[in-house]
Amino acid sequence: MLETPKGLRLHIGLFGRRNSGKSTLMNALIGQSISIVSDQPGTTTDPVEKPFELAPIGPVVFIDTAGLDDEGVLGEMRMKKTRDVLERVDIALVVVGENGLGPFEQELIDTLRSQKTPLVVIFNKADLAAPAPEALQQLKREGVEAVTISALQLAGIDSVKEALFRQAPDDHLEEPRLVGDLISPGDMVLLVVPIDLGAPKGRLILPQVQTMRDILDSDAVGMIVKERELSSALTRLTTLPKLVICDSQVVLKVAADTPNAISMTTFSILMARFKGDMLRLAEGAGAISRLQPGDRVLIAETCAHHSLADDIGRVKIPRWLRQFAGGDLEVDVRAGKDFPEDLTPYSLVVQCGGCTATRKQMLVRQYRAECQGVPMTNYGMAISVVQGVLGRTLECFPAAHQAYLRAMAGEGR
Ligand SMILES: Nc1nc2c(ncn2[C@@H]2O[C@H](COP(=O)(O)OP(=O)(O)OP(=O)(O)O)[C@@H](O)[C@H]2O)c(=O)[nH]1
Ligand SMILES: [Mg+2]
Repeated sequence: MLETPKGLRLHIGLFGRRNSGKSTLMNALIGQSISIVSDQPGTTTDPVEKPFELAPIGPVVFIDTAGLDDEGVLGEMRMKKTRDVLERVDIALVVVGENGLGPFEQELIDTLRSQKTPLVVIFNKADLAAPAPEALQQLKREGVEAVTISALQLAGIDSVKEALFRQAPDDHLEEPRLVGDLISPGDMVLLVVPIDLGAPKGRLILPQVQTMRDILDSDAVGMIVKERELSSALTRLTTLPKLVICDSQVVLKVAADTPNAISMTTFSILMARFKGDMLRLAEGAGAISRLQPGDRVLIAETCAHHSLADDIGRVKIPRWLRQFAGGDLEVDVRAGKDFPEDLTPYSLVVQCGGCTATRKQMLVRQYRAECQGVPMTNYGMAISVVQGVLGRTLECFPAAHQAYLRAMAGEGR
């Protein structure tokens, strides 16, 4: 863990008035007593740095600082050090104590915003005083994210992590390849794209186009057919394709028509890795086999498209899941940015491929589900499970396949 060069770690600074609970919060985030805490204002003098592996962001450095309302000559020197830290962090946590958000914090927020440093306001000590509604409204108007916690009681620490994750600059999140790492130059890839009523007029959808682009970037050869032409295309080829990628809707037919010697997967499974944490989504898929009649399932879409009579997310997946569970399920559909804060009523979350979402948006959703102990998977994996072919479609991702099998057997990581 400590091998990541310091410059590449995301630097997260904790700022605020003395005694607001900065050190208590840092210790809570890390889960260790690193920074000294006391009820004496001015306990932290020099900045305290702690490298840490903050799932799911990765390597970070937390920097606890001296209160920015320090007094006297020494206080001035301490504040100078804190201001130096203020200039070099990637994200700032502005910690507000029981006295609430005042001109002091406002100045800090203004400075950070003028520097274009992402920030989160932490209303700490919620056990003593709730944040003023006007302060919350004002921050909302300014587009500043705020979280209410009690660092002492360890309440709300996951929400701080989630907010940090949202604010993390995108370049700190490594973007995996869509398909390029599964193929070598010269390999042939066969794409199977059904053209049904749900297909957009005159074009292909983004995951298909992105896959084609990645095949070209890999100096490989792409060929595209509808599911009906797959068998005859395969017999006409003199060398076998390295990989067959199909739309989830035709996965059963394509699995049957593709010889076992050829790897096959779906566009949505490629998207599970490209846009999310594939291992966790595969684990979430394992929970499908435990669904019981009467369970509640959340279907989450990131775009608000017009739904069709036989819509995949709203009609087909709920129908297949009910068949699989052997009885009725309570299915809620949420579209766009509407992703519930509280996922605990759900036995399963099934998220769409997220072609219009950023990787970070998807990871934040997964993180929320994980913190709340709710299994989450995506459309493609869920469809492969209910069609009985997830083992086949995960063949080229052995770690994900293992994660799925372990979760299905009810084993932890
Ligand atoms: N009730 C309550 N007390 C808290 C909370 N968080 C911190 N405290 C207490 O507030 C006091 C100050 O906490 P610190 O974490 O040392 O605050 P700090 O911002 O690091 O203070 P300086 O280092 O002096 O700037 C301690 O007595 C903590 O136990 C909280 O959520 N609720
Ligand atoms: Mg301190």
